[in-house]
Amino acid sequence: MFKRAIVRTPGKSMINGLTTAELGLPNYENALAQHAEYIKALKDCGLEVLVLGEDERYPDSTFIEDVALLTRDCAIITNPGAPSRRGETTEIKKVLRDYYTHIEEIREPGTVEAGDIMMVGSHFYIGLSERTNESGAQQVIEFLEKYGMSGSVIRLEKVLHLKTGVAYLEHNNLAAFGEFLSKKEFYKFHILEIGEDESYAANCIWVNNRVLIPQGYPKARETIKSAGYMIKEVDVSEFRKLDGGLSCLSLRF
Ligand code: CIR
Repeated sequence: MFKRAIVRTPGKSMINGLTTAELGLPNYENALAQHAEYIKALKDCGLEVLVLGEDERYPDSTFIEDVALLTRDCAIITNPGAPSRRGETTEIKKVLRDYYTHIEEIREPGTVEAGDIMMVGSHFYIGLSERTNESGAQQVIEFLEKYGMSGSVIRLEKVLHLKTGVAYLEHNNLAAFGEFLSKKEFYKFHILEIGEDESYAANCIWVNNRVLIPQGYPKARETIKSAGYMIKEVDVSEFRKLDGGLSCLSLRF
């Protein structure tokens, strides 16, 4: 179960965020409203939510998931593979000192964005992507092992981050689409297949026995609901324009 979440309000500079989506520029006012609804959804799941102020220096800083991996025993500050996102880690490190005694940091030449890391109990799957490299992944594994946890790597083919395409929903259930349907590392899970036409909904999050899914993906909603979950839909369409999804918008711990 999670107790807390940390989010960061998007800044106006979000329109300069990195993207491959070709969905147009986000509308800032709509993004703020959607962000507020997202916070409310997390609170409805019983989380205490720390809301950090906007940081205009970093257009992608609302995607706070990428800058730290929070585990039961340690926090690992990442080193984002996207150069424009590197500075985001300084601020989060200060914030996490209030919550963690043990804080580790990924060092060059390692790069990691925690959107590439999926927690399954005390094991962590780490996607090797354009943002997370071998050195970064090995550093994460060493830190995990130091605290009695474990990690393994998964090579990504198409998606930006591992959790762009796959989400562990506890109870051995894995929502997945595309390249993740056939990864042998995931054969042991019960796969909830998300169709290509609704692939954005594979970025969903389990929060204390509910599953938050993006609004507007009815087939994915039914698939996940039929696995026995209470579903809460949240509209994050403005963040989709920047390749971001539900998981990217918070650190949950
Ligand atoms: C980026 O390209 O870094 C941001 N525009 C989107 C980050 C999305 N984060 C995630 O999937 N964990």
